[in-house]
Amino acid sequence: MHQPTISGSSRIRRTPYSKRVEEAGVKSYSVYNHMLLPTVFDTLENDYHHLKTAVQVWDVSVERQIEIIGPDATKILQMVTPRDISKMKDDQCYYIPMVDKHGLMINDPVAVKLDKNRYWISIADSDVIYYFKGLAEGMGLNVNIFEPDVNIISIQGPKSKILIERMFGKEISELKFFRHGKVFFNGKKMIVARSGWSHQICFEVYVDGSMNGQDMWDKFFSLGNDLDVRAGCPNLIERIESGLLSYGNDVNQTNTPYEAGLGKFLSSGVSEGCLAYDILRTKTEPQRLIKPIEITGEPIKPITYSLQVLNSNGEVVGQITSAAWSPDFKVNVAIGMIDREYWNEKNSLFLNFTKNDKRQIIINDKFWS
Ligand code: THG
Repeated sequence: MHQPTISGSSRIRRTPYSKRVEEAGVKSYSVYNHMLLPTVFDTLENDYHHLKTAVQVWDVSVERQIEIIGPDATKILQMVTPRDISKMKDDQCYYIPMVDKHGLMINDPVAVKLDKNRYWISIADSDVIYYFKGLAEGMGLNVNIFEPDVNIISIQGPKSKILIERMFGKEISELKFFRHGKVFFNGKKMIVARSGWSHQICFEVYVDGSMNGQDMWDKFFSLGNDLDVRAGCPNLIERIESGLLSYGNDVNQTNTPYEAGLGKFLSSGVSEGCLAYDILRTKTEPQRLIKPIEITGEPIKPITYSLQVLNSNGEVVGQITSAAWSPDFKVNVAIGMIDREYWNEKNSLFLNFTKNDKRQIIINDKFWS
């Protein structure tokens, strides 16, 4: 059948690296924060094997920054997250559930503390800049909120430490998890963090200024020539194996952080100052939860949409929202949201791919342990 394409427009933003990404042979894109996000270069499986053995350079410009600066910066940030940010250090990043006043998730960003009164909120796919601006206006907060011209390059894979050391030196390559350091590139001060959307060793360079983008990209490739460095992108298989959530797919604005499995970031309780303080404290025992799931049988084609999970009576008891064949685990791995009563079910959960392809699914907590 004829495959339509999506017409370009400046609403679908290109990135400072798009030219290089296309020269590297990107096969498909998604759109995230109104911007192009590469999803496959060679094949999903070849990209996966390369990610787990070598080093890749990812254009994750779509992880847009919202800068919040001013005397009330910490206050507004605490309003939108139940995670305690009061002890965050000036060189620290936190993965934070972001919620509305009902305690429902509106994003799951990485908060980067740059200074006492200055943060970058590195957002997932939803337009929360308007939420921040509205909150600041409505509450009369003394902050300035805007999207800076920052475009992240992520260096990913077991050899990323070697590549980042060649580029920025030992101190940066030895950063601790979710800490950041300062580097100079093209005479500009930039941030590099030990973070990224995989469970491989990874770093994120917050490239400041679009005009510096291609230079940064090219330098990583020239320094990594002997390491088999390739252009890559977030890999569906690897991120399911790792249990990394995709906001808008696996969780959305109907879910609490507890349902999303992010209760582990709230071990000290819901922080005072969060607008959902009262309501979230009543929701710590979720009635449904994100789970690692195995889909039995033959290798499946990747799933990036919602499929109902059924019990033995054919009743809907959850959804699967991401799934793919895992070459390393040698099973189909999936992420799904399952109703509480079925968390311990052994033999009675199913999916209907097609009329003639019914599969049993198994909750397998070992995947993410
Ligand atoms: N890096 C940066 N910005 C981002 C992402 C990123 N913005 C969009 C998106 N990714 C936000 N979502 C996530 C989801 C998971 C993680 C980071 C961002 C993550 N989680 C670790 C895990 O689950 O194993 C745990 C983090 C922790 O322990 O604090 O890394 O990737 N800049």
